[in-house]
Amino acid sequence: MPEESIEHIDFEKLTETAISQPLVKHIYTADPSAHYFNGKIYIYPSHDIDAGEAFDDLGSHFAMEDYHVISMDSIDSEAIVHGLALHVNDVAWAKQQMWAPDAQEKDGKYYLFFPAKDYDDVFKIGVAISDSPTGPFKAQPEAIKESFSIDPAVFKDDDGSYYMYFGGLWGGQLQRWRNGTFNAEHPESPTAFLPKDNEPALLPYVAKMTDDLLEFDEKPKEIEILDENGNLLLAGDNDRRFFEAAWLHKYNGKYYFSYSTGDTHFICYAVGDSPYGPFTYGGRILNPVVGWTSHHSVCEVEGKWYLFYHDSSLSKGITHLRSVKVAEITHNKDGSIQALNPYKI
Ligand code: FUB
Repeated sequence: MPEESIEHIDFEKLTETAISQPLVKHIYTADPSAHYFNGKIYIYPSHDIDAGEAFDDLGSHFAMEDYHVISMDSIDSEAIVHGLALHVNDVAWAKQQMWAPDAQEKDGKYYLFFPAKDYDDVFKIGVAISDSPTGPFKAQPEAIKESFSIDPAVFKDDDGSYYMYFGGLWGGQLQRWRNGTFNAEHPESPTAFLPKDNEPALLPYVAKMTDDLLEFDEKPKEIEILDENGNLLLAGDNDRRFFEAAWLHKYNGKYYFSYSTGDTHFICYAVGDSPYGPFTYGGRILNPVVGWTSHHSVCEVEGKWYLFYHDSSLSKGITHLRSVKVAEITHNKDGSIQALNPYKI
């Protein structure tokens, strides 16, 4: 939701009419990646703090330093925040900005995937390992080779293959990688190197992971998101084009790629027949929440499907102090998803 609308919001009324309340109130949490591991729900969120950084369109005010995992015995039970899972000081290659993470389980080990800026101020994606879903996690000494940008989401397909989806515009730096190497010119500009409005939008990436989940098994490939006529969405189609917050879930044999449209604040989805796409735009899952960012995951728990998301209502609209929430979503018979309005006003 645009910043300028915040001052007109009655937060008491908004909280009363919200379709769900924060799962955790004693710390700020965001970007929830939810998984159902061994009969329990685990949420891997960002841990929002106010580090005093100035607001800018590069997201410098998102100055997070560490991660804590949330667990729930069932969808209605209390959300437990566990101890320190990983701190930036314990990641040799990472300097700052521990943004939206994800996690996966394989052969009894748990892998936390996270983006952070390295000492050249370039976002990379790292992996850290634990014997427990709640950590603590031990980081690999270096970032994943050929990784770049932000918002990793790792999907396990039915055949046991794991794929990482990633990418994010503006502060997420995806536009700086258009030629295959990092373009460091105009470091203060979030929009330099974006395509023109009438050109195809920048695309997110996918890469199959190696068997040990520590590296990419292939060069990351772009993911095509098409309109109803089979054409790539355009950069000026701000209500539908990819911005950040990639997620992949599978429903009735179809692959659903969902994402945030960033500056228009929608969570949208597109549907395909392969984990690599192409995906055809399907509609919205979540209308704008309070706060600039919107970021989500979709997780099945005991036969029902849930959207884990965040908003800034607990902090009364402070965009980098967010709270994780959950609401049930419905897939229609034709495979479309019913859009949620986060508030009933
Ligand atoms: O939390 C920092 C960034 O904000 C995430 O990486 C984006 O997806 C947005 O939610």
